[in-house]
Amino acid sequence: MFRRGLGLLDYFSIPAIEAARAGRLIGRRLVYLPETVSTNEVAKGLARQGEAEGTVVLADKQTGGKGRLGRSWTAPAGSSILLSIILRPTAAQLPRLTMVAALAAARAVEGATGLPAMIKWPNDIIIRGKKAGGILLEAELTGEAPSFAVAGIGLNVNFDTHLVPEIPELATSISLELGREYHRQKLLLSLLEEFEPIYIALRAEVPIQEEWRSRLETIGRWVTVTSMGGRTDVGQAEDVDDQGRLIIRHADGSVAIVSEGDVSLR
Ligand code: BT5
Repeated sequence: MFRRGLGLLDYFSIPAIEAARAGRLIGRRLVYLPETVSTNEVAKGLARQGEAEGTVVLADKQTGGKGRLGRSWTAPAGSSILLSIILRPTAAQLPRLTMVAALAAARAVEGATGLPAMIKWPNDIIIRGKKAGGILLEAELTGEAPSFAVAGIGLNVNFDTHLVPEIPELATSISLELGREYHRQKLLLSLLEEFEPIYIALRAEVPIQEEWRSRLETIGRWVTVTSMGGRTDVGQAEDVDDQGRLIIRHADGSVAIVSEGDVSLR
């Protein structure tokens, strides 16, 4: 096991983050909680009360960290980046928010640490074939239109994922891959810095899917996709469309277009 290098020095400096984000959209207000149930839950509560777009809820520890479909997200205290960003997209932009968050997280990991970061469709951040982070996008609608959305991002930074029983074998962290610990604050600032222009591009209807597509390790692979309704598709992940949906070609040549689900690579 690697030595704990940064240890107690690896705290978040909230004034420094606020200073770095002054005058920007993403992170112009930061709500830092040493411990909370789930940053997504806190962010949704704030958004319902009218909190402005761009506010970031950041925690050092979650007691009920969430994945998709009622699954949980596990992270030892002080080991990870655990945050949620409040967004106010249009209905047309909403399907592409997971794309925005995954691309920002992949760019940040790669830019800050130099590690190669890929995306496993639709929401996993992958380093050298292993899951190092995940995105949980939640939204509340008024009729057809989103009242708000919350982009939750978890990134494994300084801990050995193999020592946590709830975390699957095929997971990793930045410290495991780097062989040393990494400053969470640097990665956090890089994440907010990367998120902003991608989100602004989305809002301006500038296409963002090309770079996202190029980071998808799923394209070209033979996959089994289990959708939330329980439907299973087996075939080759041929492409994605501009809504971020996965296009699967079955062995008989027929095509399925899937907007959500779990992919296992074959
Ligand atoms: C995700 O769900 O990958 C979304 C994770 C989002 C977490 C962030 S943290 C900040 C914000 N607040 C929250 O409450 N959530 C968000 P999904 O694709 O459903 O994957 C969940 C599965 O990943 C679990 O069932 C475990 O098998 C596995 N898992 C749990 N913790 C993990 C970890 N730290 N690293 C890798 N895999 C993990």
